Amino acid sequence: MKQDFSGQRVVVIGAGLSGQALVRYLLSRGATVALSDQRQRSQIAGLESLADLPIRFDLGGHDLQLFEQADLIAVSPGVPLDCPPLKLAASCNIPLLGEVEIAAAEIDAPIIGITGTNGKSTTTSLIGEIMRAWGKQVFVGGNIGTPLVEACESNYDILAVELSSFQLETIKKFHPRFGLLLNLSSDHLDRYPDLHSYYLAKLKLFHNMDAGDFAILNADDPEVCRLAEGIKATKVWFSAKGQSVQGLVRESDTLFWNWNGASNKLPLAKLQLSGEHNVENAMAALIPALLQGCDAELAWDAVCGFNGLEHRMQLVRCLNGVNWYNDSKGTNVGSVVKSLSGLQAPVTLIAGGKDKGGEYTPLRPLVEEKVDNLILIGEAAARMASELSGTSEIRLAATLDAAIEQAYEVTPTGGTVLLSPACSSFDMFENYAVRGQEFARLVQQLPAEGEVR
Ligand code: UMA
Ligand code: ADP
Repeated sequence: MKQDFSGQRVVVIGAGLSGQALVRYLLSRGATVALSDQRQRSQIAGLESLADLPIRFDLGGHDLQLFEQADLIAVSPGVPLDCPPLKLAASCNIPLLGEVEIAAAEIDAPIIGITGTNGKSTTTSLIGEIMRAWGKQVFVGGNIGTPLVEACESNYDILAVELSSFQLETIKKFHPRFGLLLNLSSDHLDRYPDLHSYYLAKLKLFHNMDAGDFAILNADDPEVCRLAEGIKATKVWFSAKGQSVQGLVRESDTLFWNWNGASNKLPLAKLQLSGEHNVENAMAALIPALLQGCDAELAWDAVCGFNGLEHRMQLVRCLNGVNWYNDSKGTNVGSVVKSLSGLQAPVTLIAGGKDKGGEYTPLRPLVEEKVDNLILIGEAAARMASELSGTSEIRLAATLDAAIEQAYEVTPTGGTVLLSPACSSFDMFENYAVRGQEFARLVQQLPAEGEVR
């Protein structure tokens, strides 16, 4: 049923994708809306689409009075809860609701919430593929790109929603039917005081779930196993390492599904996605469909037909015997480990960007083994250079363009160039996709052997 915000003064904080979608939604549900962002109008993409709407703009900073006088603050995920306007609102007991919480209160169809440090977007997309193949009207959104609040305008059979820790932090009543926790490793330490706080934000996914719901968990991830105890939902496990668990288990080249008397065997050979991590993503994606009675072969065919998202280990070009990969979405140490693991030496790794505060030292063994040249860009370059010193030849580059030029010079035939930054992109680019597109564009411009520029 539609929510009614009539008579309520709502301040939306953050004028990005979530904020703009919230403005449209809240207006349509009767609220009086103000949109507040620390950035200037000229720095915010897409604002022109709101130009004719009856809202107040508070741009280039946050007017604290506006926050004090609001009935409700609708919070975009990228806005930290300890920023001054939100601290003030909280001290005045004004409710703060996140975009996902607001949207989910109006959605009756079952929600599959997907979280974890890595693999969320791939798994969310795979679930979308399965559900479509099964003939369901499925919404695929959340952190992957389309704010959940946009789902309120249509009717769906089921929703596959990628959820970041930022989106989960503000959860109060959000109650998905299925919750997937893919893995946990270090990330976002620029937002959280420590790793445990980041993990606790992720665990909020399960906060309102009970035995009638399903928690789909990675049995091979020690942090997931450690934290699973407090989850009340019925646990269904997956193990790509062959642990004998109730759920989905990989034994060499076959997946075995064992649940409540049902059993199926699925051949791994058909999977197009490469890399061990994608086996985990594929396994996790299958489970919600299998639990709902979807034919296992039909679901598996849908998974196997999918050949990956842009900016994740995407082969951009084979040039003069060198493969150039765009893994711009490799935005933390854990994802770079997976990407590097799948490559043969010698690799030239282009990394760096906005520092998220975690340690880079876990990369040392793999960089030492596989990377001959490490080219560092962005704000994190100096710290990465120091934490990875002695592992390979380290070079600094002022721009992505300069990094690519250096990689072109130093990578021998038979080698690989990998952009996998271990950092977010916001110091130099609008987002990871723009960084990846720029990488691909510049690589396409490089001359082949014997070709003059
Ligand atoms: N802002 C303020 N005051 C502050 C802080 C920020 O006004 O104190 C403003 C910024 O100036 C900016 C706006 O808030 O204009 C941005 O809001 P936002 O960061 O929430 O951005 P959206 O465009 O709404 O995108 C968000 C997600 N972004 C983040 O969580 C950082 C998108 O995930 C998501 O696709 C989108 O909602 C739709 O659901 C991106 C992301 O980087 C891909 N996510 C992180 C990740 O995957 O690691 C969590
Ligand atoms: P997310 O949405 O969580 O950022 P993506 O599916 O976009 O995850 O993948 C981003 C990067 O994370 C990939 O390029 C890959 O390097 C790494 N990755 C993907 N799946 C996994 C996984 N299950 N475990 C660890 N790393 C992964």
